[in-house]
Amino acid sequence: MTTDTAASERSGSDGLFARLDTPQLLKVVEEELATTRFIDVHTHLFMPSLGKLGLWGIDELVTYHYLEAELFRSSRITPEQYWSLSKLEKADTIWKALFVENAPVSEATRGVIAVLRAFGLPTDSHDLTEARAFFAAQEPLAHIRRVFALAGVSEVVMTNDPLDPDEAPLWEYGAEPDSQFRPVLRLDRILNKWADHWQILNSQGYGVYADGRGTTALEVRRFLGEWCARMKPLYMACSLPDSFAFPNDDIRGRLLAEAVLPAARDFSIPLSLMIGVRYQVNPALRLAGDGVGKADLRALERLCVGYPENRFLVSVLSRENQHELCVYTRKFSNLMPFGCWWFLNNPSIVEEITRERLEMLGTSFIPQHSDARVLEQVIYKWRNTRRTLAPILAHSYQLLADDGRPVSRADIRRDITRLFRGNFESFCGASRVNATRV
Ligand code: FIX
Ligand code: ZN
Repeated sequence: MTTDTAASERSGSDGLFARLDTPQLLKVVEEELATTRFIDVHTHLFMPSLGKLGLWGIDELVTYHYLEAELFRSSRITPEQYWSLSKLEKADTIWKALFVENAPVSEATRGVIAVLRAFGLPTDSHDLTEARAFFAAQEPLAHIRRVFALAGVSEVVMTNDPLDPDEAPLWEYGAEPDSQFRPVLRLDRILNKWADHWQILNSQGYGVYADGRGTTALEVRRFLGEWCARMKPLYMACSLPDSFAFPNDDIRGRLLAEAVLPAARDFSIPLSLMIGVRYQVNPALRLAGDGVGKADLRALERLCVGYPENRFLVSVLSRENQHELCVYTRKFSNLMPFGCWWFLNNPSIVEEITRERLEMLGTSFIPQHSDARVLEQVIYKWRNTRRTLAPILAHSYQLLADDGRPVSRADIRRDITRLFRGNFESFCGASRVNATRV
């Protein structure tokens, strides 16, 4: 192929709409994935004005709870001994055990290597001295913009907890918004830990009770309304155990039906449910101590049937629940599946889930989110997603061509934009997504 045809192929208007031959498909899919800036619909990153809540840099990367879980398999240190170390000592311990004494072949350890290389740092050092010096020299705001550019994301969606003692006051004092960080109202403390948190609402003047009687639901709805007005979240969210059942007369079931779902309708925002966690199966590992369980997704069926005015952005943690979620998604247009969450975010499983979704849902789903807890993680998590999805998408287009309809670059660009931007924007209300861009 001469350079001219390549150029006209890439930029000429007729190139954009030209039917592609099989050998071109993978390259064009890779190029369109690389040049489309994604919306990262779920992360644990924080905008600059939320200060120290936002984690970044080598010591945070290396002490990510995914790596902490792997440390205890490759080292004699006990969790008690590990938790007594300083952040730097923890990072040194993990670096030695997982990156020096063993090959970093796991998805999470490879991720750290990919980040080091992205910044041109050595990936086989015996210690973290040079990496620490590099990150210490970064100007935080410029670093954030650079990281998002390297990751190919235009914005990330945060996880904001109105009952977090460190975070809530920052919002109440009017945290400065940032166009690359979008807020979400996270409700785990209200729906999963009501017994430990109802008094906080009570102390803020809300007429709520431990057993949920009387004005509790109405007052929780008022609380959510005030936070929606303050934070302008794109959606509300909650993770749920594998035992989640709905409808249910427990406090979670009642608050969901009488406060959360109505509040979501009041502000016309989706409710995100992340279902299937077995919380703290090993508490000694702290954040790394959660597990997974197969959930009974009939709870989701009843939510979609019972609340057609509500929209549900759903991710399920168990591999065994993926097919059911695809089938339910075919039944309910108020249901949008997103991401290969947490223990599923491994290329072999992402492949399986994404193929199944393309076959059953076409391009009407959100393939992935990063769940990044440390800023630079978006670099490798989105690089892995692009690397894993390119052959899967190219194969789908190959099958389509074999069946009689070759595609163009324009088709591929439209589909990729829908998968990684359009579906989320329209499900959250595109006007809301764009309007709240400052
Ligand atoms: O509930 C969630 O949002 C989960 O993603 C987290 O709790 C989990 O710890 C995590 O970091 C998964 O990647
Ligand atoms: Zn998360």
